[in-house]
Amino acid sequence: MTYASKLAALAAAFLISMPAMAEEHPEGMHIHDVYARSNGQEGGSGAVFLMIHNNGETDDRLIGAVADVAQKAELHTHKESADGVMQMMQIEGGVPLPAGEMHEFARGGDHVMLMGLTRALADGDTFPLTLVFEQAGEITVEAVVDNARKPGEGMMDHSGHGDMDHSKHMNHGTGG
Ligand SMILES: [Cu+2]
Repeated sequence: MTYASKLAALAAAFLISMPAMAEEHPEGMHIHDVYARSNGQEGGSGAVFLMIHNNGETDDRLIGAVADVAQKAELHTHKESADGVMQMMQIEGGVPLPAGEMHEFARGGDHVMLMGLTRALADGDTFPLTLVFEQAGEITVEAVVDNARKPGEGMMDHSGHGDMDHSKHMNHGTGG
C-alpha cells in the first residue's frame, strides 16, 4: 500500500466513523427531554415541555400538537402583561424552527398545553404526543409525566409554583 492510499484509507475510516459520533443529533427533526406536568385529574389540564433541534437543511415550523390524553392541545407561551402579570397565550402562527437551530419549550416559556384531559395523569405515566410540523409532517414522541422535574436552567425563578393549576388558565403565572 502506498502512502497515499494509506492516507485515503484512514480518511475513509474517519468518514465512516462520523455518523456514530453524530448519533446524539441525527439528521432531521430531533426531539428530546419530553415531559409533562399536570394537575392530574380527568377533565383537567397539563403542560408538556421539550427540546426540538432542527438538524435538517430546511427551515421548519411547529404548527400544532395532538395528544390522545387531551381533548385539545395548543402551543402556548407566557408573556408579561403591562401590569407585570405573567399570562399564558396561544402562539400565533406556530413556532419557527430555522435549520440548524434548537427551540426549548420550558416552564415559564413556551409549552404544549393540554386541555380537557381524557384520563387522569399521575407521575410516571407516559403518553404519545404528536407534533405537527409544516415541513417534517407529524412526529410522535413519548411524554412522561414528571411533576417534580425542575427546569434545567435558571430561565426564571419558579419557586413556590409547585401547585400548578392550569384551570386558572388565563392568568395563572405558574410554571405551566
Ligand atoms: Cu398553557
